[in-house]
Amino acid sequence: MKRVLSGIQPSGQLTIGNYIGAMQNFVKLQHDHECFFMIVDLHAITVAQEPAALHEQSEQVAALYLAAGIDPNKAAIFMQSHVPQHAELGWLMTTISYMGELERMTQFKDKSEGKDSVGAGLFVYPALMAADILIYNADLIPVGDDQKQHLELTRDLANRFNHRFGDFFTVPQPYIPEVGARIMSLDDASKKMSKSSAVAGSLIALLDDPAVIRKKISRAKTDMEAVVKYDPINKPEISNLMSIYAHTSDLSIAEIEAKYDGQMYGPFKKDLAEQVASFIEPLQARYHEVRKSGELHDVLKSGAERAQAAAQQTLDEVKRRMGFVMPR
Ligand code: AQP
Repeated sequence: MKRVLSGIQPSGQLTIGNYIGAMQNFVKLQHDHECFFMIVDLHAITVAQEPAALHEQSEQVAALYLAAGIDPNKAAIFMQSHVPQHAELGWLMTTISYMGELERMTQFKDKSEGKDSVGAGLFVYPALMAADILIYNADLIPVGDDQKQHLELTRDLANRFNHRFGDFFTVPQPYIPEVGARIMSLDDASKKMSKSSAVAGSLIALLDDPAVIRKKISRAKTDMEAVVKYDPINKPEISNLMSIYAHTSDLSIAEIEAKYDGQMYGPFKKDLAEQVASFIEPLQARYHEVRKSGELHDVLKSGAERAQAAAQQTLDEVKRRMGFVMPR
């Protein structure tokens, strides 16, 4: 079976974008792949996090993985910080990275733009991400298209290591799902919906109250044309809402267009709000069950044990090849 590795940062309330772009694929992939799904808490702290919020958000992400249908008997679910081999290999990867290639990362440029001081963690974080992937010798990495550049760096670091220390790492492939992989902000369709956004109305959080979801959708920005037509270039706002509709129902984009042919945005938004609310309600019910059951920490413990076993093997071999004296 091919190995899959991915994760979500506990850097805010998970959005429907995280669900559609990431978790939905995690659930599909677990059936015929050996999967490792992390809560990437070490990545989250590259931007300052309030400790109580980081703690709660980390548990939320883990519980949402389970609520979304990731089966801990199939996939290893764990906190990145519970597998210290990530940080250790991250350091080793940092030492074979070049300043120039890290400076070229657009996510670093975006996140540091206009800031007086920028954390060094934000700068070297792509080397940690490379370690996350390489430590499992993962074949497939399901990511959004915004992560493509980091994956390219991972491939470069894997090739560089293999060249210097002998062929060892699998050079990973990105797995970018096709349609609707990117859900945009409700207030600005030129930006992706992000869990760390300061504008509450820009995102639908998976744990938002259904009444709040209805309100956010009714207020979502649209154009003046009032024609429900999928045209991401000229009508990005309504196209984004249609994409959310298609991903939370069994209707295709063409069927949605046909259903609302000749209608204004009002009825479409009203139905979309109901659709999203009824899609999210069972997810939230399962989430609350998981939190109440107390099973979360057992799942995380056994996930970390599985991950550590695989990660330590890689780390030992990497250190041996680099010339470290191994404990006897
Ligand atoms: N809007 C989105 N549409 C589709 N997929 C998305 N993802 C994130 N936003 C969308 C995917 O979710 C996974 C989690 O990514 P992450 O937590 O590592 O960070 P991110 O991509 O930076 O996600 P956010 O929500 O925008 O977080 P913040 O605000 O903290 O930076 C990834 O697979 C991502 O592609």
